[in-house]
Amino acid sequence: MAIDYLERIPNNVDIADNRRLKRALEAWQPHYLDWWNETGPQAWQDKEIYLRTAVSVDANGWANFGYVRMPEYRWGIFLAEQAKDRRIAFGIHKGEEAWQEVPGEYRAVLRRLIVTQGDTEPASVEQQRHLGATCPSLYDLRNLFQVNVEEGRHLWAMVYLLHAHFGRDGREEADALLERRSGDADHPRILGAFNEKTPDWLSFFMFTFFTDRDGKYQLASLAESAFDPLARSCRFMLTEEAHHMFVGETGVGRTIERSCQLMNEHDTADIREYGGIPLDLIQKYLNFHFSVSLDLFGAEVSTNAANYYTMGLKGRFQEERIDDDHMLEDATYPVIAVEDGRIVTRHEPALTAINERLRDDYVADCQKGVDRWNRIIRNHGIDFELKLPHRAFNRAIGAFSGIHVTPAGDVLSEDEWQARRDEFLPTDEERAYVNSLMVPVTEPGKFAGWIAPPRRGINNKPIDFEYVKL
Ligand code: BYC
Ligand code: FE
Ligand code: FE
Repeated sequence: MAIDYLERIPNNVDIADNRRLKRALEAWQPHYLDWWNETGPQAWQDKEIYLRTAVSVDANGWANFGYVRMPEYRWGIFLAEQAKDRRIAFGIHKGEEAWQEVPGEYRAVLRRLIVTQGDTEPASVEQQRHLGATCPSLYDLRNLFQVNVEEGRHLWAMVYLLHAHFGRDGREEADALLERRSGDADHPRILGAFNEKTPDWLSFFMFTFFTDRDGKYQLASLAESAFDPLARSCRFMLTEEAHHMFVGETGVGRTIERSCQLMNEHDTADIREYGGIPLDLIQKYLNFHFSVSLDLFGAEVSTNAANYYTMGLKGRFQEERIDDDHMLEDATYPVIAVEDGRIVTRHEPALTAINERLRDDYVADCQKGVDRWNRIIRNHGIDFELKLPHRAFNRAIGAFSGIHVTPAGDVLSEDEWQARRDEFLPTDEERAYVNSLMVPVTEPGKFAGWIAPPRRGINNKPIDFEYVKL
């Protein structure tokens, strides 16, 4: 598929042939830039950053590296190649041709799914706005900005769908996506985790590991959608998502590595004196980000999720690889729940357990990353193991929102929780300590004392490459 490089908005969706759509997007673009300048990365906007830009969806085009100033980044609209004769893989429309247009009866619900997805993208940019001021290295600064511009592109991806397929309602929703603000009391972002703060780089790395990974699973289930333009948008977004999770996994991993080095060097677990982040404090950050990200999957038992599935709007992770009838009329699925103050397993209709199933896939994926972190600790000869907390821990959405549970899964009374909360989650004092380590390091090849350098640079460049031109 040819890409029109001369267009103001790079795309592979033939915008030039649709004058109404082109005008709508060109009218939205300046508002997008206003939003970017107002809430995107603070400072650094006039600096040249070594970034990848997607100029097409094929292997050669999606990762073009070069120096660019962020406001001049070419946020494009790219859908993965259209599969020939694609059929709907699940739900009551199974076997029918995938839809190129939105069926009238599913318009409202599809719009809502697209808006919810779209809302998270700018939210994360807003949450990460201040981090540039305390970057641990130019390498990390560049990675932050790479994630930020691509989340901006993900917003474009959803706004394209709204403009191209939802008429005036879609245009209004696209405008509203630029009006809500993360953490704003009156106009918050839609989902909880996207109104939390990302105050320091350990939080940023945890966020890109845990919360961007929710993105991976939500996008993967929307990539199964019968609405083909949505499926293709999400498929292409997933190729970019891998780097965000890489930033998170290696960022936390390098923090752990540095902590282990300091522990061995000074023969103590309390490495605060030496400017490291103790492993038990890393565990508390992990507890927070994992639990907040679990909430993003919705309630364990959800008729909304069942309806999305039955209608063919949102599938399961890798739907086509699952060996069953893809209708789930009689199937059941194990779901944990609270009964008389105890946590029990129940067998729910698989259809209403769709959210929980996706959460299970997500938890297994998180565990693999945690295993790799634990390998770093073991390789330093240190006896400590990071653990994902129990899934009922610190939840605000779903069956566990009304109870308190330890990371090990023991139910606590309100008083016990109040008394013990600080054992499980970072305290203000601990957050202040982590914050105190966040001093900017901007000399190429140098790294802040709390984090180890990466194994290699970006795009085969050396670690001391000038990733950001100061
Ligand atoms: N916060 O039936 P339920 C990403 C609401 S991340 C607040 O279980 P359902 C990214 C819910 O709306 C991926 N409210 O919900 C990562 C419902 O309201 P109503 C984002 C919540 O419908 C990093 C009610 O509670 N993508 O891309 O199954 C950086 C009942 O719940 C929350 C998506 O989310 C919550 N956490 O919703 C950048 C995909 N959870 O109907 C980007 C699109 C639930 O009672 N969204 N509620 O008024 C969806 O698929 C679904 O809307 C949800 C689950 C997964 C959110
Ligand atoms: Fe995204
Ligand atoms: Fe992401």
